[in-house]
Amino acid sequence: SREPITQGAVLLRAFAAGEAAQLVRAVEQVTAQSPLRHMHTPGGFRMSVAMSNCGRYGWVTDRRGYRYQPEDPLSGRPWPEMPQAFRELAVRAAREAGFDGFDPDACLVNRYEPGARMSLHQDKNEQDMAQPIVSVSLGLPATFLFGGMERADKPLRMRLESGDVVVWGGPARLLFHGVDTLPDGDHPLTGRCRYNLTLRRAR
Ligand code: MD5
Ligand code: FE
Repeated sequence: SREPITQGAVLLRAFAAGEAAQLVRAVEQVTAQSPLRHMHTPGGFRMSVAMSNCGRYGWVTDRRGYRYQPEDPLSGRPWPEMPQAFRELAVRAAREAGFDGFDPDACLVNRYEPGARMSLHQDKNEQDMAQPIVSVSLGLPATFLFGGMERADKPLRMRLESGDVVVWGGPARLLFHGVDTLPDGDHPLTGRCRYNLTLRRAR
């Protein structure tokens, strides 16, 4: 199904449900090469979400700031190649939401274990805000929070389940958003975790 969430954002429920197991295997291949790690914010806080990347660029944060870079800082080597299955899913989902010709060059892999959360933020490190972000949820369900253009705007809550895909574009591209503390659970594909893939055009 195709549900508008707010202007510019489209929820494609279960869009990736049929290929979720294959996607989780591809995540495991990516993270075998560039391991999931808890990065630190520029302010020095350790993130509860563990992250890795694939594609030409990867999103990183450390004392020096937030940025995209072509090398994994753990190895100094390029990030793993973006699996075809990620790219093709993102291009199809973007097209379904009205964004023809989406060409992602970065995929951030987030792993939430029970207790992990992501506080309200905007995604502002990409060069072209006219390009959407495609988000794919795998494994345990989470409560996604999406707010307004100001951090203080009270966020709406939305449950995202394994296989759900959201395309964030247009006026929704710069909304404040986050993920509520992940409750414990056990999912047949991932065990005790949720993965979220975000496919992006970084540069
Ligand atoms: C997640 N990840 O579930 C979310 C899904 C991140 C992040 O927020 O930055 O890794 S991405 C949801 C998103 C992306 C871009 C814009 C908006 C939401 N939005 O305007 O609400 O791990
Ligand atoms: Fe975000």
